[in-house]
Amino acid sequence: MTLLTAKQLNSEELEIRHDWTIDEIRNLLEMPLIDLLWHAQLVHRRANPGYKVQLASLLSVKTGGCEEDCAYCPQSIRNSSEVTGQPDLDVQPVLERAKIAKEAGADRFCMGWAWREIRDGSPFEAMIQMVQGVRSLGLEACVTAGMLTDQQAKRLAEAGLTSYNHNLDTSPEHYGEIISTRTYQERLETLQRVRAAGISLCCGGIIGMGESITDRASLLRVLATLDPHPESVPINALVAIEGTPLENLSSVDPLEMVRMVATARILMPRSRVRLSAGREQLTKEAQILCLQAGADSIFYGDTLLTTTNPSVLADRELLSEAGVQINSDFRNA
Ligand code: SAM
Ligand code: DTB
Ligand code: SF4
Repeated sequence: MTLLTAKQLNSEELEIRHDWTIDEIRNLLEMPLIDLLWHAQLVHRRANPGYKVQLASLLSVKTGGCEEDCAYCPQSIRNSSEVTGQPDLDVQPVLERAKIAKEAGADRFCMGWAWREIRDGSPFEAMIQMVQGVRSLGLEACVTAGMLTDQQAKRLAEAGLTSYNHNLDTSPEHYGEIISTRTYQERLETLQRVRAAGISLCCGGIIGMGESITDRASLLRVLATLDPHPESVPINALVAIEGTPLENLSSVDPLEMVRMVATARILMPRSRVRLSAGREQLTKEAQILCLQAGADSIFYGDTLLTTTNPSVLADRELLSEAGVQINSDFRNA
């Protein structure tokens, strides 16, 4: 398969396509790894000269007690994990955490609410103040809080929200095995609302939930046929959490993550591809392969939402050993 024309190989030009087919994507996912990496590198080096990696810190503002039935999630009341409903964090402590994240070198501060959809009233007013506060620290702000209305999206945009995270999680075909309380179509409508309000889209999925390679290709097809592509695409490996229906699934082969990242990079050259949950299951070498394959963002900080993430120190070492540039260093340079 020709991915780059001779003209593109010799120029700065990168073709951005929105008409990828499942067969084309499957061919990429199953290509000899060494060739896939080469193609991904060609695209990535052109799209991201200087090889900058964005550091995004994550904080759970509203933890647990969620009424949705997402099979992977410890925060669902339908799952018997140890995570229970916690009181929402207040605005000031959240902004303190954002400040600490900035001092540690983060570029983006992401805040999560274990909600089916954003609720109006004081929790939403607090969310707006958090977004304004994070922006005034000079950080990008991202929120993930489930579905939203046009009006809520507009208010978040006015508050300066950089990006809204809402994942498709898996393929339309596999989706029914994972979630029954909200449809794929509802997810797509949420994405449209975010876009219509002028907020950047952060949208990706999870591998390792019993899906086939065709499912992975199908998820990537939905993402890569969005026009424009999501500005960031988180690729998560399932963190199999005790008490969830997926607790007994074995970890994905690290090279499957490499393949997923590389393929996402080729399909969506200018999107940030974020190596997200599941990094603790990856060795340093596997993470460096993911960076080489085109991952240009990681979650940075000792915790994700309810689970742990590699330490800040370990990540600083990793990035320095890989020899990539951190966005914040670049900004301060
Ligand atoms: N409640 C909101 C929602 O579902 O849109 C926002 C928070 S939700 C926890 C954000 C995303 O985290 C999910 O869509 C899923 O992709 C990811 N996630 C949650 N639990 C995970 C797990 N155990 N392993 C990997 N990814 C996970
Ligand atoms: C995303 O795609 N992954 C992050 C973020 N977006 C919100 C969440 C990962 C959660 C992993 C399980 C946990 O810590 O609860
Ligand atoms: Fe709730 Fe989000 Fe977890 Fe689903 S992923 S159960 S919507 S917190």
